[in-house]
Amino acid sequence: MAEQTSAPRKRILSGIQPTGTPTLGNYVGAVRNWAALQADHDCLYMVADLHTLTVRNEPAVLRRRTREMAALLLAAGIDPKEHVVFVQSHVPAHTQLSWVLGCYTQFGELSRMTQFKDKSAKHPDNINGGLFTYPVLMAADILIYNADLVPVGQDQTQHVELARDIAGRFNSIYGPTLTVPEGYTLALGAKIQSLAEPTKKMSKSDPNANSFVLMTDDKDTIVRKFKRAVTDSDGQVRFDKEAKPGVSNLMTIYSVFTGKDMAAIEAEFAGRGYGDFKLAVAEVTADGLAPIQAEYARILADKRYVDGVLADGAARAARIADRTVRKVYRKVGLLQLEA
Ligand code: ATP
Ligand code: LTN
Repeated sequence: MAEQTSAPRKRILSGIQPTGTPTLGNYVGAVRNWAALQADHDCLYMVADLHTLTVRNEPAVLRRRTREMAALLLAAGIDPKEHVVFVQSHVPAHTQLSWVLGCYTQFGELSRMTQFKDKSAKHPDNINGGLFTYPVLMAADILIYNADLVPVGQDQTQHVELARDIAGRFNSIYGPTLTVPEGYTLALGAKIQSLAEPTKKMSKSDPNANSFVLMTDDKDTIVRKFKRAVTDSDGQVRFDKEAKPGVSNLMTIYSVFTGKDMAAIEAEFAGRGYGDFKLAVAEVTADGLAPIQAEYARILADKRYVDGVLADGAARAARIADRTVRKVYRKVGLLQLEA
């Protein structure tokens, strides 16, 4: 048992979509941080499978990836006994709350979401209602647990802001009901860029396989991908996000795995070429990921263990979530029968 302290621990909720094998970006910007936050928070970490239905998936692939993503969270060090690891669709209360919150979210607000605009541009043949209301379901994911803190990468901060607005609006109509959450974004690594186009975010659904490093890539693959990473012709390892986005991105990755700051990295590689630098980045990355990869293979081989963790997680999450839904239903005037 953790030692009792007088102040209650803050509650954390975050999610990741099983849209593919997670990238270095997901790990550095999100999962690594989730693991670190366990020490002094009560955490709920969720595989957001419902959110992936906003794009077309192969059903068998989605099922496989959902279990893989859960295994990866466990491999990254998330402790499913102290904290809660679950799959979004296993807790039906999320979709129940989502409907209500959708009625307190404006069309204009959803139209302004950058992710909606980006994904609509990417999938012009499938701009569905789910893509539009995606942030409402995400708000439900967060507010249903009365989460205090939501650790996300930079691309998701606009959605967390919207969840705050929805909670505030609901509370101002019905009195204090939902906790207004805070976003939590790391200073270092909140946005790892694509290796092929360093002005764009590294994304697991990018069709160009050289643009990302996967959490499951072996050392040779990691070295090859970093060797091909787009840099510039200036030849100096110097941190300047605007003028040298490729090199700055590699420096960020190097800094995450070594703990060295930018000045130390600049000094370390002064007078040395990009070839040396890229190899060094690849090595620290491969070494940093190796223990997680070994755990991942071990955990994934034990499907019954993973499914057991998820069943337990869903039951514990549902206990909290159902309570919030009942409260919200009551507040908005949905008839509840007396038992
Ligand atoms: P997709 O490519 O399918 O849109 P994604 O790679 O963006 O997916 P998500 O499942 O949407 O990943 O995000 C999971 C978490 O990882 C979120 O908190 C998100 O902010 C974070 N994240 C995703 N990509 C990066 C990145 N390149 N750098 C830092 N954090 C990231
Ligand atoms: N939309 C997020 C994943 C996600 C999430 C959440 C993150 C779904 N629900 C709740 C934090 C809190 C994404 O795509 N990165």
